[in-house]
Amino acid sequence: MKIYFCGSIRGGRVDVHIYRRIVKQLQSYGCVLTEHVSSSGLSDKGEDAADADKFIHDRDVDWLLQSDVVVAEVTQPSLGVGYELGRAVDMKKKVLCLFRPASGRTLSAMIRGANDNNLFMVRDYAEDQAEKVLEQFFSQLIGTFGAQSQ
Ligand code: 6IA
Repeated sequence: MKIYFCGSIRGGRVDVHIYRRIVKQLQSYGCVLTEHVSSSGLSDKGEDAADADKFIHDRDVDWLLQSDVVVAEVTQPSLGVGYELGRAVDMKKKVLCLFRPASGRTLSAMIRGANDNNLFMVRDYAEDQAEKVLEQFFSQLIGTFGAQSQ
């Protein structure tokens, strides 16, 4: 299974330790195409040459197309994550968005309101429940995949 993970980069890196935790768990279900999003070596700065950005955009959209499922940590607002989620909806990908209410933030209505409890799911969670929420989601998903391939 190919998994596309979304998390804030230029939107701010405060949650990178949580991204790392999520990516580690995701790697037990399949290949995480965007593992670098959880790298503590990646700052919110860095080069912003238009050429490099075009390469990143085109490669990421290509990975999104290839993916079987998209998982996004949406607590730290990020234009890039919002864009990826909009593209994923258009591609009819299965999407799980994870949000931590304990952050004190209110999730965008365009993400919360997209929840249909089927293709696009939004789940509130506490940091120490990250693995459990993923386990629940993937055990259902793997069940569906198995049924489809029979
Ligand atoms: O707007 P943001 O930067 O917060 O968008 C983050 C989202 O866009 C992530 O989920 C990534 O999949 C994607 N993305 C944004 N920037 C990059 C990137 N390099 N490399 C890969 N994916 C990216 C930016 C490097 C730069 C900060 C040095």
